[in-house]
Amino acid sequence: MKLYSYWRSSSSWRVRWALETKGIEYDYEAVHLVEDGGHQHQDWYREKNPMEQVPLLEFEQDGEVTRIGQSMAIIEYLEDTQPDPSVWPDEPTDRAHARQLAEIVNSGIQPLQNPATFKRVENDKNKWCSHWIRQGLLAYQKLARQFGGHFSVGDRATTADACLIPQMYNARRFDLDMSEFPVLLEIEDRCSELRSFQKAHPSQQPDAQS
Ligand SMILES: N[C@@H](CCC(=O)N[C@@H](CS)C(=O)NCC(=O)O)C(=O)O
Repeated sequence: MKLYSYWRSSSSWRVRWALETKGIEYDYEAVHLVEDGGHQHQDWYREKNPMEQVPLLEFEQDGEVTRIGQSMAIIEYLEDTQPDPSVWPDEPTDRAHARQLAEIVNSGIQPLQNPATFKRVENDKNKWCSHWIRQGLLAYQKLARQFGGHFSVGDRATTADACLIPQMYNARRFDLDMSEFPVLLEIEDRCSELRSFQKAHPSQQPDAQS
C-alpha cells in the first residue's frame, strides 16, 4: 500500500493517523506541493489523481492497480476493510456527530485555505484564511463542548480529532489567537500523548523540512 502525501498536508495527516491507528504498514511517497509550482500538477501525478491533490492511496487488488483519493473516502475504505480498531465512535449518534465535526474541517475550513484556493484570492490572503479557520474552529469548539468527553466526541480519539489536530497546526501558521479555543487545546494535549498522532505528525515524515 502506498500513500502519496506531503508532510504538511492536513488532509494527508488525517490518513496517516488512520493508518497508524489501525497498524497498517504503508510506503510513503512524497509529492512536493510547492517546489517547481507543485509536483501535484505534473503529468505523472495528474494521471493518478485528476484533482491534483494529496492524499492518494494506491494498492494492488486482483492484479490491478487501484487508487483512492479524498481523505474521507480513504479513511472509510480503511475502516471497511479493517474495522478494528475503529476510527469512529461506536454509537450511531456519536458517529454522526464525529462525522459532523470532521466535515466542519473537511468541507467548511480546509478547502478555503488550500494553496489552489488562495492563489485566486486577490486581497489579503492571510486575513481570508484566518477568517474561515477561526469561524470553523469556534463552531467546532461549541459542538465539541456539547458532545463531551476527553476527545472531540467521547473518550476515544476518532477521525474528528484527526481532522481537528492538523487544522489547529494550520491555524497557528496563520497566526490565530489560540487562546480562543481552550476546549480544543485540551483535546490537542490529549491527542499529542497518543502514538498514532505522534507518528502522523508532519515533523516525523520522510519529506519533513525544518
Ligand atoms: N478534500 C480533500 C482535500 C485534499 C487537499 O486539498 N489536499 C491539499 C493538501 S492538504 C492539496 O493537495 N493541495 C494542492 C493544491 O492546492 O494545489 C481530501 O480530504 O483529501
